Amino acid sequence: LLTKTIAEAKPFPYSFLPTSVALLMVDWQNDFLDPRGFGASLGNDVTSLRQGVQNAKRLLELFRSKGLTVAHTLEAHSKDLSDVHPAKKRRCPKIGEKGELGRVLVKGEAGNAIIDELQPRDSEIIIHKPGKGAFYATSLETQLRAAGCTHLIMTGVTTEVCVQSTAREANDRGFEVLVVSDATESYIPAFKEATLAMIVSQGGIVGWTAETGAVVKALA
Ligand code: TIU
Repeated sequence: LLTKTIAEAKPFPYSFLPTSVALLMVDWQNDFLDPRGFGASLGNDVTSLRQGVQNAKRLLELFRSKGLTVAHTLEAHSKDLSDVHPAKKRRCPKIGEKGELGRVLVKGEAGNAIIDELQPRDSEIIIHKPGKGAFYATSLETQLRAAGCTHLIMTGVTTEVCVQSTAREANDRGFEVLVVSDATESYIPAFKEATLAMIVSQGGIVGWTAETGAVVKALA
């Protein structure tokens, strides 16, 4: 397979080999998108998060149709909560408590599952993570390297929390990171825009951004 280039990417064109890229789907979970989940319990209006779902689905289907690497992450704690730092629990006391969709942010509960539209396949990389960044205390880096990935195209929620933390962790590990601007969403629109602007500022200090259509065009 030949090099592909997303010509419209900011701050300049983004080139990758299809064999060395992964689509990273960050935390598309009921806990963040469902009005009965964790995000809503923090006082957020969750409706804005649905705007990116169709674009994320389009990319997921495209990567699958081409046989490219796909990885999904979930913010998910063990049933005994042994992987919740006391500092996290102090500021998010609902973690582990019984909510309308089961125990909040606990692996295996209905609220913790990925939304129906973006369900992972068994053959894809699936990472349960205790932090906001997907590289902290997980095997994500090992699994991506084993799959030969050097480039990450990211979708997910929320832009300024788990997507941004993960993008920065990936960048520091030497991955070439592109965040798909209309396949990531935040509860706070101004924070989404600020995050995307920060990533590409200073010559791409953290990475690139591009719209779904530009990614699709490059891969088609
Ligand atoms: N609260 C919020 O915006 N996000 C999170 O707590 N986790 C993720 O972003 N996945």
